[in-house]
Amino acid sequence: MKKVLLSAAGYDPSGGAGLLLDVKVFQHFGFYGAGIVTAVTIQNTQSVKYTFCPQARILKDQYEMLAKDLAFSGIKVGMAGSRENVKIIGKILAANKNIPRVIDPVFRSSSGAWLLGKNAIPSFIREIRGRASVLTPNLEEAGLITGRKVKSVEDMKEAAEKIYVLTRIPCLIKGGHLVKEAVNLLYDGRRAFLFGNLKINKDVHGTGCFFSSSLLCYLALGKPLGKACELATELTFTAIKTAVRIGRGRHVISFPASAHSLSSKHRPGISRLVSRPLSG
Ligand code: PXL
Repeated sequence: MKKVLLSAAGYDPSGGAGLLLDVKVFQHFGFYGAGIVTAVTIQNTQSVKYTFCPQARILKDQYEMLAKDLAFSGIKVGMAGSRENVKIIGKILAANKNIPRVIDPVFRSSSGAWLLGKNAIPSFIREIRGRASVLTPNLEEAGLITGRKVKSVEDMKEAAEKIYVLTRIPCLIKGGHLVKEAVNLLYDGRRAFLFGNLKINKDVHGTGCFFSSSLLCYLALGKPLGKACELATELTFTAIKTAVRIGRGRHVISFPASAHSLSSKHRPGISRLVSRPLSG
């Protein structure tokens, strides 16, 4: 039977992030993509107007209806939306111990709108503890979890170790917003690894969602965590390079964003991506 991946995330009507993007990524990898909605955002490619979060029962019922019918090969969690939803998400993750689970801790949109209230972050950490294969915060989210600003690769290493202690989940910090370089750092509980090094100056919506959903796909294909992080970093790099404008606002990721489908003019730099252990 075709393998099914599940996303629990917010709905972005532009399709540039959240549930719609996740499902597009799952399909791109040959999986069947299913989704349960945590919240509805009212936005276009220019800005987020507001968000609406249904009662947690709506999330629970969507999950239970699907779970009694489908077998999932992996789960991705994006925007949780509310403290009540966070509890349901904790239960969903706990009920699916034997499959890859990626949590993208979405707290705020790039335009500054809060997608999970700041005061819900401690319960978010409690509910997910030990319940996923990998957590993928960006620099700001890593700072919100640890209570310390994350601005450099050294800060990322320290933060990833701290997040691992807090959550008991391997942590990949997305460094796309570092000033000079765009490196992702993985701490797997023992060692830290760096992936990527080129920064593309292009304003693209949904890169965090894209990275974490492609990471889930690589894990669901059986890749070990380090390799999956390296491949997802490469694919995200390609996706940013080929992102398009569909409206008046930010670029969005368009498919196919596969490295194989690109002409050589879109590919400079991919071979220069590095994945190396961090010393110290
Ligand atoms: O990129 C973060 C994000 C995730 N999920 C949804 C969003 C956004 C940013 O706007 O709207 C639904």
